[in-house]
Amino acid sequence: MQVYNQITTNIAQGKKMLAVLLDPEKTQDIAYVATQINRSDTDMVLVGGSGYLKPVDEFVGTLKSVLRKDLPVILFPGDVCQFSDKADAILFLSLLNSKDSELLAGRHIRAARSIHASGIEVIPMAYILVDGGKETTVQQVTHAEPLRHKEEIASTALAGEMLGKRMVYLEAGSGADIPVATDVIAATKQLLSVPLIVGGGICTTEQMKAAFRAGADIVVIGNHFEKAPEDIKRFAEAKQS
Ligand code: 1GP
Repeated sequence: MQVYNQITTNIAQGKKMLAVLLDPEKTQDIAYVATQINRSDTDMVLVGGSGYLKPVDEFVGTLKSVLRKDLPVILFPGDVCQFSDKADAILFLSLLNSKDSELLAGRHIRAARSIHASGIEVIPMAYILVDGGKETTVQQVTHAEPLRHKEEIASTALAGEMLGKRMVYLEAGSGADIPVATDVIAATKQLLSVPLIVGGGICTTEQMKAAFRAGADIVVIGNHFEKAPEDIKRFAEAKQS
């Protein structure tokens, strides 16, 4: 089954999903992290980051060889160079609250033909940077002003859906001090019919569960699992509780 169909099927069945985010530049021991993921009820693995040094293609190839076969590996690219046709899908993301046309559609135009030619599943996604209580790398790299007001965030997400995006990602930024607030998630979810992803600064099961209760369909965790990959199983178990 295609990745997007699997996600919507899970949502229809009331299943909340945990995505483990792996940054190729920060993942030292792929085999060990994969072992932790394989023994858990993780739903998908995202691959991405803001660096350029480590080849994503090689990383995805190794990852696919050690991960459980049913686990989709999805590209969450920080730049067009972060591509691998070995992945199962790519989040083709547009940073909706950016004033830089490169981040809205520019880089996408240059990458479109090669992505199309690869045959990889493309998931158009509205990516929205929300205030996370500190300046995060995504803010430094994109120069986007994070959104702070609930109604503005929800309206931006709705506009994303109306523009044809098939997912919305509320991003507080990796290592954010404050994850996306539950009232922001709830106000956004209320307006959407497409799947809602939430990430940035989530490092406890309580924060993850609060995001799910507020309406997140998928919670993404990167930073915390980089420090404590052994926690992946415990978080995955807490998803439905
Ligand atoms: C970053 O939302 C993701 O793009 C995950 O954030 O690394 O803080 O978990 P963390």
